[in-house]
Order: sequence, then C-alpha cells, then structure tokens
Amino acid sequence: GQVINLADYRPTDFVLERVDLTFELDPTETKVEARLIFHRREGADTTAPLVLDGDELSLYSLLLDQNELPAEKYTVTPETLTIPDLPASVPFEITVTTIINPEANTQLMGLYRTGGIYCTQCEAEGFRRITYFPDRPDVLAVYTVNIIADKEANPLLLSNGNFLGGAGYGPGKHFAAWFDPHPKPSYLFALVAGDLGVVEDTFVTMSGREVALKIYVEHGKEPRAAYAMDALKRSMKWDEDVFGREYDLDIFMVVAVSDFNMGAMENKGLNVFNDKYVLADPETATDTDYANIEAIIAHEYFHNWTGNRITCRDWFQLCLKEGLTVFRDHEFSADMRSRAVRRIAEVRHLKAEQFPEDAGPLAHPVRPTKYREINNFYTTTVYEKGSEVTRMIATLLGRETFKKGMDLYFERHDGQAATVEDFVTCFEDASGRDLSQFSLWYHQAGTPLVTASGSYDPANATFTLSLEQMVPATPGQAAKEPMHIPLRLGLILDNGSEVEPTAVTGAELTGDVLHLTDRAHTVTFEGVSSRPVLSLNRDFSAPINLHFNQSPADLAHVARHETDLFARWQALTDLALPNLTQAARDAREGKPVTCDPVLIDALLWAAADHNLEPAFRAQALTLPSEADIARELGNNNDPDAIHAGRQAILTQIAQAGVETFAALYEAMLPSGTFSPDAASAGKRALRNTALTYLSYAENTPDRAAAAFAAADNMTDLSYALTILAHRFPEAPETTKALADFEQRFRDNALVIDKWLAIQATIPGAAALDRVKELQRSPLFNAKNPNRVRALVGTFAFSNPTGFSRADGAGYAFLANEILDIDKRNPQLAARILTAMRSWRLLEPVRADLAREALLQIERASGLSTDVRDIVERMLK
Ligand code: B3K
Ligand code: ZN
Repeated sequence: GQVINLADYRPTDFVLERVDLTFELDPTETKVEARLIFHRREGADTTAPLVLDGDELSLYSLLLDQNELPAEKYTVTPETLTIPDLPASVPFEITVTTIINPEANTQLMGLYRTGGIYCTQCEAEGFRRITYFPDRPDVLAVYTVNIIADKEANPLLLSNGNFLGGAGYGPGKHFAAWFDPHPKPSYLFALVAGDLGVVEDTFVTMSGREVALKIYVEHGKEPRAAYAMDALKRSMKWDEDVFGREYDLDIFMVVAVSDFNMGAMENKGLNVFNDKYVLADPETATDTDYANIEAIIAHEYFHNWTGNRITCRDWFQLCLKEGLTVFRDHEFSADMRSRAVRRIAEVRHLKAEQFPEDAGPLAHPVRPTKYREINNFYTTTVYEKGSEVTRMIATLLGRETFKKGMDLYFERHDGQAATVEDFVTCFEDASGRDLSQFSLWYHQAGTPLVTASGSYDPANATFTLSLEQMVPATPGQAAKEPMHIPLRLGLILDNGSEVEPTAVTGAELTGDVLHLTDRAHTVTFEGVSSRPVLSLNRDFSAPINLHFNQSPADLAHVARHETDLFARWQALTDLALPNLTQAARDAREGKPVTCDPVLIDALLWAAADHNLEPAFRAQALTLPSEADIARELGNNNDPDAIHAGRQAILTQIAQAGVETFAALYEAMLPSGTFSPDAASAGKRALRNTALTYLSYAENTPDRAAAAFAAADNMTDLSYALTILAHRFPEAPETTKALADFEQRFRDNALVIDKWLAIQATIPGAAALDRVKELQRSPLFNAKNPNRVRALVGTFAFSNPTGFSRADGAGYAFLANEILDIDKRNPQLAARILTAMRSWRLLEPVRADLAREALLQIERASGLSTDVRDIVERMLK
C-alpha cells in the first residue's frame, strides 16, 4: 500500500502487441495460459527488464518463445514477475501459466464464482489476479480468448468481441473462442461461463449493420429482463442521435450476476451487471429501480465510446471516462423522462453524497494526483462532480460548440489512452476559448462557496449584484485560486416576466450565464424598470454552495414564477431549510417548533398546481433530508434534534394541507394496467407523498395499512410498508405487514433487500437491535454484497438517529462489521466505512465515540489497504 503519484507516470518500456488467453475452467483450479507478444518500445532502455503485475498469483510455468525459462532467468513473487535480458529490438513471446481458485475468491476481483457461474471483474486492477500482466490502462492490445470447460455445467462460454467458433473438447468438455478486434486495456477483459437463460433482440445501427443483443439472466428470470433490453435499444439509438456514436461489434451482451461489488461493468461487448440493475417487473421493482436500470444500462453502453474506444492513460484520469459517461447518462435520462425532475434527482444525490465528501476528510480533486488504493477513488467526486464539470463546459460554451468539442475528442483520440488535458484541449480548440482557469475544477477539491447580495436602485433603474467566491481548504490543499464559475440567472419582475437588461457591467454575461472569474464581482444590470427578484444558479449550473439572503417572500416568488422548473424546486428548498434548521435548534432546547406559513403556502400552492407535472410536485413536497439539515447546520450536530424538528415541521405542513393531500391521494391513482413510464411513475410518487403527509395529519397507521393491502405494484407496496415501519414501528399493522412481505418475497433476494433496508432505517435507537436480529435471519447472507449493503450499509448511511445513537453503540457495531467484512471483501468494507466520513460534524460526545470506533479499526491487525487508506484519512 504505498502512494502512487501522477507525477511519476511514464510509459512502459515494452509494447504489448497481442494477447492469446486459454482458460481451462475449474471451480478451484483454473489453469490460465497467457501468450503475450511484446516488443521493446522505440527509444526505451535496452537493458530494462520486463516487469509484470500479479496479485496473490502463483506461477505454474513460464516460456520465452516457446522454450521453458529456467528459474534463474526470472524472479517471481505473488505480486510481480520480472524477466531481464529480453531482446532489444525483435518481438518476443512470453507464455505465462497460472493456476487460480475462483471458488476461494471472496474479494470478487479477478475470476470468481457466483451462483454457480464463472465471472470476472477486472477494473481497476483485477486482471493481475488472473495472470501476470502489464495491468495498466495505457497498455492496449488485441485479445483472443479460448475457454475450455465442462459442457454440462457450462453450456455458455462468453468473452469479449465476436464469437469465432466452438466445438467439443474431449470427454464431457467443450471450448469456445472469441476475438476482440478492438485494442483494449486489461481492465475491460471479461469472461463468463455457466448455465444461464437469455433474452435476445437485435439492433440495426445507423449505417445499417445488425447487432445481436443478448441479456443473460438466471433461468426463469427472463421476463424480468425485458425492460433492460428496451433500455439498451433506446440507449443505442440515443447515442447515435445525440453524440453520433455507433456500436462497433456484431454482438452486445449483458450478464446479470447476484454477487457484485458495484452496479455494473462496461467490459468490451460483454457488460457484467449486478442483477439489481437488470431485473424488473411491476411485482418486484419500484419506479426508482426502473429508472436506475435505464440509467445504468445506458451508462455502461455509453462507455463503449467514452471509456473503451477512448480510455484513460492512467487511473488518475478516471473522471475522463466516468464523469463524462455520467454526464451522458444524465442527458439520456433527461431526454427519456422529465428533464427538470431528473435534474432535481441528480442535485439531491450530488448534495447528499458528493458535497459531504468534498467537505470532509476524504475530499480529493476530480482529477487526483496521488492515491494509495485506486478502488477508493471510484467516488461521487470523480463520478458526479466529474459529470458536473463536463456539464459546466457545455454551459460555458453552449450546446453547439460543446458538440463540436466532443466530435473533435472522438476523432482525435479514438483508439487512445487519453488524459483530462487532452479532453479539455478539444474544447479549447473547438471554441477558441482559454479553459485554463476553468480546469481548476479538475484540480481543486472542495465545494466553492458563493456569497451573493443584491440591491435595486429605482432612480437609475439598475440592479447591482455583489458576488464573492471562496473555495474551502481541503486535505493537502490549503490555499485555493478563484474558479471560473458559470452562474445561470434570471431577474424576475412582480408580474412573473423576466427582465432583459439593456447592459451588464462587472462580469461577462453570455445568454443567462454569468461568468464569475474573480474572487469578487460587482455586477450591474441596467434598464431594470422595477425591483426584480433574483433567481440564481438556475438548473444548478455550478456545483456550489450559495449563500444568498433572500426573503421568504422573494423565494416564494421564484417558486411560483421561474420558467426554470429546477429553480422553482431550489427556491422551495431554500425556503424550507431555515425552517428546518431552526426547528432542530428549537427541538434541542426543548422549545416549541413552528413552521413559517410562507413555506406552507408555497408548498400547498405547488401541490395543487395542476399545470405542474405530478413528479415535479412530489419533489417539491419532499423536504430536505435530515442529512441535508445537518449539512446546513454545519457542525455540533445532534441527529435526534434534527429528526424531532423535521418531524414537527412535517406534521404542521400535513395538518395545514390535509384536504389537499387527501384530494391528491384520490386523484393520483394511475388508471389502467401498470406502466413504468415516467408520467405514471410521477403520479405514484405524488400519491405516495400525499400518503406520507396524511400519515402525519391523521397519525394512525390505518391509511397506510389499507394502501399496503391494496397495492398492485412494488412502488406502492414498499412505500406503504415504509410509512408503516417508520411512522408506526410498534403498531400491530406494521408487524403484520412486515411478516406478510417477508412471506411473500422470501424467494426473491432483491425484494428482501428492500425489506432489510426499510427496517434498517426505522428511526430511533432501537434500530441497532433490529439490524442485529435481521443479521441472524436466514434471508440475510453476510457474503453477498447486495444483502450487506441493504442492511449494514443502509443503516450506517441512511439512519442518522439509529446509527448515531447517543451511546455510540451504532459506531461500535459498524467497526466490528467493517473488520469482519474486510477479511472477505476489502472493497465492500472500505465503501461502507465511508458512511462515517462526516463524523467530525457531530456534537462532541458522539464525535468522541465515533473517533473511538475509528481508532478500533485503525488498531486492528491485518487490515486491507482499502480500509487502512480510508480509516487513516478519516482520522487525519
Ligand atoms: N467502471 C465500473 C466501475 C469499476 C469499479 C472498480 N472498483 C462501472 C462504471 O462506472 O460504469
Ligand atoms: Zn462508469
């Protein structure tokens, strides 16, 4: 676990020309033969040895140009194979044979077994667990893969590229050969073998080529893959229409597996998915599941161009493929659904996950310069902030010029392993604009804080806006430079119309985008005939914290009149937050909590506005979360007071709006048979939001229990169960509903995950004992990442009052769990541990208890590099 520095990057001494792999699959002794053809790079040191990466490997044999290499001619450890004295100028062939044990691979990196299936995960550094190899993304080669396996157990033998052929291979065995003509880095290698069902379709590309589409799932689950297939075809079409990108193989395959460390993996032509992001039907999937499947199918497919055809030079450039591909999947979802509602969901997610990361001990730049464990850098900063940075380039340059820059990027770097600088240069060349200051977004960590104040001068008909920016200090970066911040804005008049200023001084304005480039700007808008209300950071044009002391009346005006729907939602949030923080303070001091009637009016007005789509209204009515309130309070947080204050506010809104909510609950029943489309999902969301408020107004479990009984789809069913469990945990109706749900879905692990997560997030100190009891349930499985995330992960990430209970027992529990999980699966352990990243913002007693738990982890022996890296950074 030593530190890797970007500054130390240099190309390899050897160029890998071809890779020829043969797998003889066996559950515990798989033999892997890798024939690698290299030549020394021109200009490279002619005496440099070839150094190949390994991870827990054992070498079976080693040949040079088909001759066995005597032991004294090389050195080998589980982590490296070093071969000196290789030819200076002619190509040579190294044949490495290793024996690996897929069954014993609990890390789920490299080749492993899940549900009787062989499958691989190689990003970032998993290929080195299969064979000794130059396992880095700038080594691109053409692969041929031969798979030999028992025929009955493994009728299906898959790898990247196009199928070459197959045949019998001795008694009871068969083989298949695959060839991938596109040079690729080892992290995109994949192999799948086993017995699976398949859903098939075809797609005709824009140049008229027919592509076979196959989604492999467990036998019997084929009908649940139909939505994923539909999403795949829409993704392929969209990438042609919007980015001009066509698919480039004869076949595109998706395989769903039940043990997977993350969402999915974009292996060339053979994506491997967590089955959670493939399988859906109305009985078992919520509207959120459908939206996630659509987004992740698209994301992995879009990687074919942004990630695979153009890959990363080194792992510091991870945002080059991830930030860009998240941006592309966001745009896709916006086009498939409601753009404003998708934007609200994106911003909620960014603020809930990335903002705390950027404000805490794990903060790092979108393009980091050092790491100890690359697996710990698949973060919301690299992904979601990386996407926001790409979005800002589009905002700054305008859509047309952005498109030109993207076209240039695809043209210039196709087939290459590129850098962030290469990417940015394409936009500079396409626009003629200098993006060097803008590039600070890649290099400076921390969420910029922009402070704004405005004043209107009726005599001169001018509006003056003062803006200041500050980027907070983050680990390793004390002082920051001012950033180039694109701030979209609107000046809204009393009648709701927008001002077109006759002149603007003090900052560049292009369209409605104000360019902040200095620490402070005083911007004057001329020709403003009456006092305007300002709407700032429309569409969340910049991922910043904004301090703008706007009156509740002005916020309500924006919430009612903005043409940008996202900004309306943002105004409602800004109106709610001070109420919620004050409520937390009052609750902490035992004072009565009161909700500003302006907020109640604005919410009820939005709730009842039939011109607004239901999905938007549901978002408008969903108050900032307890975590949002904690972030707004900043430090010295008491989760119990935050919870109590928020509950009191919800109750007051519910009581004031009981008639509105009752009417909505009746009106929003979607008609006809279930459809997962966005409009129907929006109706369900609004109906269930109304149901939540009614549970506060009526304060009985009756209505939720009736909804539970009547539900004909998983969205309504799980929503009703959540209300019962979270609002009335002790009610007999709740006990019965939980038992019914368990009985009905005990054979469907993905649905049982919902049951686990709902119970893990019941507010209050009793949650911990429930979680411990659920761990003993036969439906729980500590070895399956989805189960662990649903129970332990959800508890730590999403149950502030339960996890942060005052006696610290939640933290002590998590410390034990992390140490236990770490023995099997370090990546999963390190990920769940990040739930404690904001521990310093807790009130002092809890913060001390949290530190104790972290110290307990840090002191443990045999920690993985993954967990050690996270815990040490969190304690620094
Ligand atoms: N590229 C993969 C993530 C791999 C994570 C490795 N620890 C999935 C994705 O972002 O599409
Ligand atoms: Zn990705």
